[in-house]
Order: sequence, then structure tokens, then C-alpha cells
Amino acid sequence: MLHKGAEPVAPASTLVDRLRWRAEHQSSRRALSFLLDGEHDIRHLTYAELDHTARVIAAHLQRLVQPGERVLLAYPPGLAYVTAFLGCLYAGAVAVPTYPPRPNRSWTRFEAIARDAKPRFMLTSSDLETVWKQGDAGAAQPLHRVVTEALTDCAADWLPPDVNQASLAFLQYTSGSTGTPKGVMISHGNLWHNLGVIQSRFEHSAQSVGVIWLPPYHDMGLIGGILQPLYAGFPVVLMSPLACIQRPLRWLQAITRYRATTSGGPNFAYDWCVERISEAKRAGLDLSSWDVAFNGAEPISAATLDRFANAFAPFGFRRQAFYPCYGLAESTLYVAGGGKAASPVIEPAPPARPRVGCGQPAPGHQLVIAHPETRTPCPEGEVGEIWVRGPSVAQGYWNQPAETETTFQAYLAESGEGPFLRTGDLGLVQRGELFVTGRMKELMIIDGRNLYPHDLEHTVAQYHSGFVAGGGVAFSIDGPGGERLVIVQEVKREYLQKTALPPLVSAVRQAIATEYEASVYGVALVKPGCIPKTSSGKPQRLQCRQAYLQQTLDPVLTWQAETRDVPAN
Ligand code: 1ZZ
Repeated sequence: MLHKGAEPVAPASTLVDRLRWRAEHQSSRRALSFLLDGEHDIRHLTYAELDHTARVIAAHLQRLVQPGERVLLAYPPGLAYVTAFLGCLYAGAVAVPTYPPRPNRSWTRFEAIARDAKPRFMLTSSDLETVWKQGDAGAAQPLHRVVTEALTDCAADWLPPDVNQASLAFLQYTSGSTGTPKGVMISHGNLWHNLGVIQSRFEHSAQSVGVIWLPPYHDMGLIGGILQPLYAGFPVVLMSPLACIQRPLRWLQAITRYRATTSGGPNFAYDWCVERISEAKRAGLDLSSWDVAFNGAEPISAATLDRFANAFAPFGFRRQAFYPCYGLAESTLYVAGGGKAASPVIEPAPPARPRVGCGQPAPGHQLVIAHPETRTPCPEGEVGEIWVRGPSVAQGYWNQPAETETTFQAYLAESGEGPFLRTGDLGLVQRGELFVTGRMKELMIIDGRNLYPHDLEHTVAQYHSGFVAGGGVAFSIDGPGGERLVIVQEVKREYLQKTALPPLVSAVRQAIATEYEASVYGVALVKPGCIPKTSSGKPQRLQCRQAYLQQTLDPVLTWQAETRDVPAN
């Protein structure tokens, strides 16, 4: 699996073995760095330090939990989070990363994950003390908190865990809505295979350098941004997503300063750089070291690639560095992408926008475009559901046998070939190149966040007493810069006066910004009873979306963002 030029490392078959090997043979090499302020204040960890802290945490855990038991992780982005994650793996426990609850924000998702994974212990940091004081983290079930900075050094007590490729490494909670999250079960083997695939496709070597601002709790930030550098043995400089969102210039400055070769994010991040880094501020950037600018996790826009390449070519950015790729947590992370040196493949698709190719399936994996109803393979060039099979496909959803069977055990109708993972994404393959064209599942991806319509509808309805409960619909449309969010909401009769309506538009936008850190592109307020519903009273999102686009909704007030809004934090 290793490509030419990769350093020779001892054969190992889990990340724990690999890190132990590095701690022994490359002890003083820099493993991870974290930019505390996103700019200059930096902390580093060598492989020896990383391994030592992981053993301290693991030795403590080994006294507390059984092998294979789930352990919740609640940390702000930073090195302590990474050592806690690795501590779980070193202990033979199953790590459960979460977005930590934040002061004065809803705990729904955190609590739902805790309820679903049923951990007895949570590893956390003293940084979150005020949060734990506010809420009752143990409300769902008894959950003991272990603050990892405070642990005494008992690294010598650590016992190598009895894990192999079949053992679970962690649960990735991404799919499913806030109220009913689904934990994708990632085994050590899944992780190992996917990390190998990424290394070979990105041609990572000890000479590579990463700069990563992606959320470390999500597959792309965790596996791509943190575990891939550790696996392949190259340094990475991390910063918090907030540091980048507040000032995208920090991202490109870090690439310049650390001579990064690998960096990237969802499509929207490239747009942000063009929109929010003025020409004056671009002076001094040098992006010439950047040779894998990966773009994945949401639909990729050819216009974004053009804009970014044009804006930053004078600062050393090379268009062929763009690396469009496709993946999902259910297949660990990476499913398809091109060769490192290949330029992005862009095909016209009138009247739709040009399509950007996501390369070829990962080595050792099979990709089929299947007709979602007949379950037969689609002919070349025809759109169908993307099905995947191979060693990166996860073990299923934690504790959800029915959902696991539907999603992870699909078989082709005539040949009986399988089991395949049904991705819920639509796409086509043309001359071996995968194009992702749409989605069957309800998921929306706004500002890089995976959002489910009914969560947003619920949040908005609760946010203001002027909204009709159950009378709102969230959907996405193809807007400037890609997928944009629209909310149509019924307003109670007593609020239907001119002066009462504008604050309601603000309430919708604020509800979404506060709870999801995503921006709203369009709001339409309508009278009670205007939202089309099914006979059982469920809002019909598709119909509502169509009425919105055809302007047949008859709203009492509409609002549309002039440009791309920056989500409030
Ligand atoms: P998640 C060193 N989607 O988003 C760094 N890609 O997982 C290596 N839609 O489960 C980085 N076009 O949250 C390698 N191209 O959401 C990164 O997102 C490889 O609807 C990309 O089902 C990994 C992305 C992982 C991720 C998955 C859903 C998918 C799909 C959508 C992802 C897409 C894309 C269109 C793309």
C-alpha cells in the first residue's frame, strides 16, 4: 500500500502499534503542534511526549473500564483532546468523540450521544469546568468525569491492549439528526485501511507538512487531519475551526509560515478565502509549497475552484494542487479521489453547473452506481445511488441493528453481490471518474455542517412565540457558492402586522446561527396553514421548496441574504 518514497516503518496493524514504533524510533520528532490563537502562540508534542501522555491516560482508564467499553471525550480543540483520544485506543477502550457542550447552548446532541453510547466515563479538560457547572452532564445516566490534565504519571503501569483489526477503535457520531444520532462503528482495521489509502493517494511522506483547522471531532478533521499525519509520520500544525472561521487569513498564513504541503476543507472554506481576504491582506502569502489542496465533505463547485485559483495564483497557488474527493463516516472517511498529480476533472453538464470529478474509488474498494429501487447496476454515465464495498466500510451503527442492515447490507438484485454500503448519495461514473450529483438522504450541508431539516425546523419553532409549532420547513437550494439554507415559517395571526414581522426574520436567522453556526440564505414568513402538509400532518418539504422557487408561496414577508453571511458564533 505504501507509495514510492514513503519511509520504511515496521509492519504494524493498528495505530497503537504504529505510534509505539514511532515513540521508540523517532522519539524526538515533532508529531503535532497546535496554534492556540490561530497565529503565533504554538505548542508542540514529540512522538515520545504523545506516547507518554497516551500511556498515562490509558493506564488510568485500564483501572476504570473494561476493554471495549465506550469512553466519552469532551474537549475543546487542542492537544489534550488528541492525547485523550489516543489514550482510549492505548487502553483498548472505544473512544466516543463529541462536540463539547458550550455555555448557554443546547445540550440536546451531547445528551443524545451520551444516551446512545452509554459510557460510564467521560474524559474532559479543566477548560470545560464552567460548562459542567451549568449543565448536568450526568443527567442521562451516571457519567463520571475524569480531567486528564490532573492525572498522576502512571505511564509505567500501562499494559499493551489486546486489540486487533477487528476491535472497535471509536464511534463516529455524524450521521443522524440531533435527537437520534447514529454512532458509526470504526474498527482498528477500518482505520488502518483508510489511513493507508489516504497516504498512498496523497503520496504522504516524512517530508509532508499538514496545516489543519477542521473540527477534530469529525471524520475529516480527526482521521484526515490528525491520525493521517501520525500514521504517515509527518508534522501537522493544528488550529481551532473558530480561529479560521473568524479570520480565514490565518489558515493561509499558517500554510505560508509552516510550508504546508497538505491542507484543505469543504468547498465553502475556499470561497471564504476569496470573499474575506482582501487583496491588501493577500500580500505576503506564499502558497507555493501547497501541493494537496483537498476539497471534500460537501458538493464541490467548479466556480469556487476557478475563483480561488485566480485569486491566489499570484501568491504561488497552483491549480493542479486542487484535490477534489468524496467520502463519508460510514466508510471511515475517504471513498474516492484522484492521483495527487492529476488536475481536477471538470465536465460541462448544461443546464446544470459544470460537474467536478471526485476521482476513482480507493484501492481495494469497489464502487457501484445502483438503481435505488431495482438494485441493479446503472449503465456508465447514468445517475444512481453510490454503493461502496471494501475494508474501509464501517461495522455498522452502534446498537442499531435495523438501520445497520438497511444501510450496510445492500445486495445487488441479479448477481446477489454484496454486502455494499448504501451511501444515500447520488452520482455517476464516466470513464472511471466518480461525479457526485446529489443526495437521496435528507441531509443538508450548509457552511460545512451536516444538518437535518427537522432539527432546524424544531429549533426555529421553539425560538420565538410568534412561530406556529410544526409550521416550519427547512430545505436547501442551489444558491451563490453552493448549497444554501432556506426557512419557510408560519407566523401566528397576532404577529401578522408590518412592524412585528422583521424581528421574526431576525429570530429565524439567530436561531440557526446560535444553535448550528450556520447562515440562513432565505426566509419566507407565511400565514398559518400555508405550508403544504401530508394527510398525516407532516410538512411537505419538497413541495414547499418548489413553491418557494416558483414564487407561489404567497409570503407575508421574505428576506434574502445579499451575499454569503458569516455565521455568528
Ligand atoms: P460525513 C489528509 N459529501 O464529509 C486529509 N464529500 O463525512 C484527507 N457531497 O459523514 C481528507 N461532493 O460527515 C480526505 N465531494 O458526510 C477527505 O457528505 C475525503 O453527502 C472526503 O454522504 C471526506 C468527506 C467526509 C465527510 C458525508 C456526506 C456524504 C455526502 C457529502 C462528502 C462530498 C459530498 C458532494 C463531495
